[in-house]
Amino acid sequence: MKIGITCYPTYGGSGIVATELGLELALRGHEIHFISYAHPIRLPVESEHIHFHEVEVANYPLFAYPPYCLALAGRMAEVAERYGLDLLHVHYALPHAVSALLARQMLAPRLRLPFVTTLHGTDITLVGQEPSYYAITKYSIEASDGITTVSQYLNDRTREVFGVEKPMRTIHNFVNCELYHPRRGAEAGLTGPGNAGRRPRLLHISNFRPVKRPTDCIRVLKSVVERVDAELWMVGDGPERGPCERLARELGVSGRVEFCGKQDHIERLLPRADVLLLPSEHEAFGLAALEAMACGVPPVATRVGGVAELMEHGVDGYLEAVGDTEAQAGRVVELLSDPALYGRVSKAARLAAETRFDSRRIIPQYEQYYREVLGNFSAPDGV
Ligand code: GMT
Repeated sequence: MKIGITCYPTYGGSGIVATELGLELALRGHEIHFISYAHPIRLPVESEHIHFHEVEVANYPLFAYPPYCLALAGRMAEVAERYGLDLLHVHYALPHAVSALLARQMLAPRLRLPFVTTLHGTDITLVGQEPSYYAITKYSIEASDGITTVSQYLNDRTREVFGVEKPMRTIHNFVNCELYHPRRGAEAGLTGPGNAGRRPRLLHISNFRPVKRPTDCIRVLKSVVERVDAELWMVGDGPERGPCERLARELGVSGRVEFCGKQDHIERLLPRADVLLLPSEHEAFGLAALEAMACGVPPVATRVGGVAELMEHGVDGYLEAVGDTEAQAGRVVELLSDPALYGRVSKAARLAAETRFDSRRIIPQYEQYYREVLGNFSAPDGV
């Protein structure tokens, strides 16, 4: 198939899933055309069957806000026509589904251009509920030819919040378990030689938005180091980074926290950590937790949204209440002070990633869904 993919090209879960999906589809022989305002960060330039089309947003003094949504729609229609795209797959409803809807209408009835919208989380739980965006979010979701959600939780929320009656397919996020894997052989595990001479290491990866509650990681670290030795790597950047640095100084743990900034190769960092912290307020799925599990790194997360769909509390990770940093720290201490328990949870985490979320299991679900959408599509009359 020839598939156009649109996503946010920056450091964010939806853009990462879209990029990885495009790469996996290209490996399976599909022709993939990314259409966005910048090159997606995890997209290697040299990949076969992958093309990138930049959207240029011309500005004019009259525009208080350059109309990206329109420039994107125009580029989608142009790329679709020029390369004979079979469909568009847009990630994150706003504004991508609106642009795809316009592109489809622009080409009809001469050309068919069905589009699939994948909902990722904050497009439904936060942004889409803003009064100025609610109606257009609902409209563009309902006008999509196919709708997928990254968890059953998000599927249910979309129905509740927007009253969407069309069928929506849940296709869970995925991880490439060949790329994301634990340290090998003797280096593996909490007490392996790979860990000799270093402190146990906690890791947090996010965009440091308030919804991720990264300051909770600092509180968890403070509580953990009262009982066991540990350090914390904070990977990513965003508005809560400054507050995290200040809190670390206030709590006297700044010497144990490394702010690593944005990182491209998470698969190289994860195996060098022992526990992943994901203390989010909302999480439609929790991709960072899945990537950690694939690397055999147990997550200590919050019991929110779709996170419980990917991990089983006490088996392959831990789920505690939002803001209960004492309980989260307690789980970290349990793991770090009991190598046998750590080994069991770490192995179970890897197994869950392999058996339920490996890309080889999930990508065919998208391919099947595309076939269904193409089969059911009847071109609009352009009105
Ligand atoms: O977490 C964010 O703010 C980024 C956001 C996005 O859309 O870029 O992430 C969402 O999509 C990820 C990939 O599907 C999910 O793993 C995250 O759970 C989801 N974030 C939230 O629901 C807060």
